[in-house]
Amino acid sequence: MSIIYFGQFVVTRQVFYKSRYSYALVNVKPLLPGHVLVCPYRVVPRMKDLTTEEIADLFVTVQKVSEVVENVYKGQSLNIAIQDGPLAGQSVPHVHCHIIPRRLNDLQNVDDVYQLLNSKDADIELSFQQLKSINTVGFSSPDLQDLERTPRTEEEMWAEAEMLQAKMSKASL
Ligand code: AMW
Repeated sequence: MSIIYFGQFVVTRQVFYKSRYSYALVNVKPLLPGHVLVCPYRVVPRMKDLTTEEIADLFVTVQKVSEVVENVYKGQSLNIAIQDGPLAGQSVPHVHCHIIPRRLNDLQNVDDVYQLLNSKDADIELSFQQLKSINTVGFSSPDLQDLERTPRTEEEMWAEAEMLQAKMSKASL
């Protein structure tokens, strides 16, 4: 199995879907249940660094992964977002697309997700406190029942990746 990097991190076992130029991985600090990332294999920071083939493949992968995570996490909508460069909030300098399933009343205000997305890794405790203070109902996921429990363990991420890998291969995409 070839080693897969997300920025400087080795994430091989967190990967649950692979296409020709892209892969999907589970998130170490999901903002909401089912928050996953899709990346090109090539570790480059900006969308402009990707070839046409890589961009096309990235978005086809985003579409496929979105459908499965929305179903698995019983979402009714999705946030799909790329922070393209540090001034746009990118903290890992490797192109990645966030896919976040959304459910009714998962956050107090629908758009609070953008504030959370823009919290830097260094501010992750703050971001979870904010999440805790603004969240009202809808957190049924075991991932985030305990909002202080961050980052997730490798075992938790591997289990989620295994589950999503099975769902991806069952889905007729
Ligand atoms: W950015 O603010 O760069 O748009 O988002 C970085 C994302 O990567 C965050 O959602 C963060 O939780 C996630 N992340 C950071 N390191 C890892 C890792 N080693 N494995 C999985 N996800 C990670």
